[in-house]
Amino acid sequence: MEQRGWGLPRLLGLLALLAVQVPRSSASSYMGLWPLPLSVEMSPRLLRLSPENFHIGHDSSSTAGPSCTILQEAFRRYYDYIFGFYKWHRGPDKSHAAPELEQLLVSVVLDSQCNAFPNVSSDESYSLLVKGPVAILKANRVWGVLRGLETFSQLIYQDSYGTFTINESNIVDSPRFPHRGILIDTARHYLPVKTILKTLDAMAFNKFNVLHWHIVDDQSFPYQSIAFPQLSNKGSYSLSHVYTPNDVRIVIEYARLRGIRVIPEFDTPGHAQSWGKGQKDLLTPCYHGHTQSGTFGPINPILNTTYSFLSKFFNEISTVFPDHFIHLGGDEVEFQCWLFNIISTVNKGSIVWQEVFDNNMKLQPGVVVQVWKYGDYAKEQSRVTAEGFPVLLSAPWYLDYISYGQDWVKYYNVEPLDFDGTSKQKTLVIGGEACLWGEYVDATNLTPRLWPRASAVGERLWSRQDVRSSQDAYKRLTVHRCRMVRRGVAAEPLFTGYCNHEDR
Ligand code: CP6
Repeated sequence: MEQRGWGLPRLLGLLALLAVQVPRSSASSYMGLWPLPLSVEMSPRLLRLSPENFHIGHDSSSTAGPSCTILQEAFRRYYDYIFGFYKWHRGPDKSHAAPELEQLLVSVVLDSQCNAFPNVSSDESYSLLVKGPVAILKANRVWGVLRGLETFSQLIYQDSYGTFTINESNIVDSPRFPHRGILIDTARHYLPVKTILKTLDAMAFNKFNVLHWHIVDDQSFPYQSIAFPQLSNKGSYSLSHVYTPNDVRIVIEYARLRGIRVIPEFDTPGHAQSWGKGQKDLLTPCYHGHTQSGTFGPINPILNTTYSFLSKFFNEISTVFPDHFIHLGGDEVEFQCWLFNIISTVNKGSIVWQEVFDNNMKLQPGVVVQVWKYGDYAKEQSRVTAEGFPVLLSAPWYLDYISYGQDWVKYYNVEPLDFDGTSKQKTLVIGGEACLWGEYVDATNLTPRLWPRASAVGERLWSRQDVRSSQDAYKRLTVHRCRMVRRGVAAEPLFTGYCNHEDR
């Protein structure tokens, strides 16, 4: 990240931080920063903000301006998160003693990418200098601005008089891993579009940047295909349990405005029972002796029609979903007769579940292997990266699996690079995903099951490797969870206690 103007002061600040042992962790515990930024310098000097005066806008040096929808909408959103959910009561005059913070000015340094979609190499770094009367948020791209606005909003709290307050601070931040995902499953249970949008909101609060949309599976096919409408006409739970092309566009744009990629998974050749209802002869018929039993196996590899169907279908998917990656599934199936080269015709990258690698399928270089089997996942990471393939880690992060107590600590303690391998192998770990499989999850319980347990994964994938104290994490996450609740996300409690905003 280019930060020429600030390099020296920041360096001096960092030295001061190391030298005097400013209680960074206790200051940040207090603030509830989540995930913890790369570097936080916090001064005891306080500034107050007033909802009537405070303004978020573009710095004159910025390459982006009012025509940038991503930023305009983000400014409005974050103003509301900061002030909108609190009671505005003016404190006594005493609280007016603190100098005021009047503005947050946002400066995008390089070409803003305002109209682009985020991708795996999008620059999410930013720096934030909070000093009266004007705070500066600087980033190379709009993606960094989005992350910086979230951090800025997390710095503001109401003091005991109700005054909006922020400490003078200097924050420099960028993610540890570029792929930080949440898997949702809309096939075992249909999830209404508004539930998906709410999940995207919560993802942004936790700096997640990938929605892995496991959209269809054995049980139902809710994706409404343009070329093959019978797939959802016959394969969805009902004609109202469907994602229309417009629904899909809404999800993708809502995600883009939050710097979140949408990667669809169309799991083949197994997990495809629902496909067979609307596409004749696609599945392999099972036999009892010489007669068909009426049940079906995976997608039938011996018919030419299978390949022409899949190629046309994935061609559609590659235009409907703008992300460079499509998830092809490939889990839990017999492999011997399958070749995974369908995707090479549509000019996209692909992600596959680990079995595709385990079964020695010929993979194109760059195919991402998602490790999901819990037993010895570190060994699997070693094997996959030794062959030069990028890896996504999910095995320790199955959030649909619940148990009594604080299981978030277990997710938090995972170290994604804790496997045998060279440093070159380690660079192949592009991130991970918290998975919420849908067998026992629908719109009624999705949110409290995901949050704040997924937040633990969010910090593991964003923050420095040495941010590991679960005691410090507990304090910050408690505050962060109350903030999510205040913002309308029904995140479950970590343990006993209360939230400040809960007035009776
Ligand atoms: N659905 C699909 C699932 C799972 C997978 N694929 C799954 C199986 C076992 C566990 C977790 C998830 N429910 N389509 C495997 C990736 Cl423990």
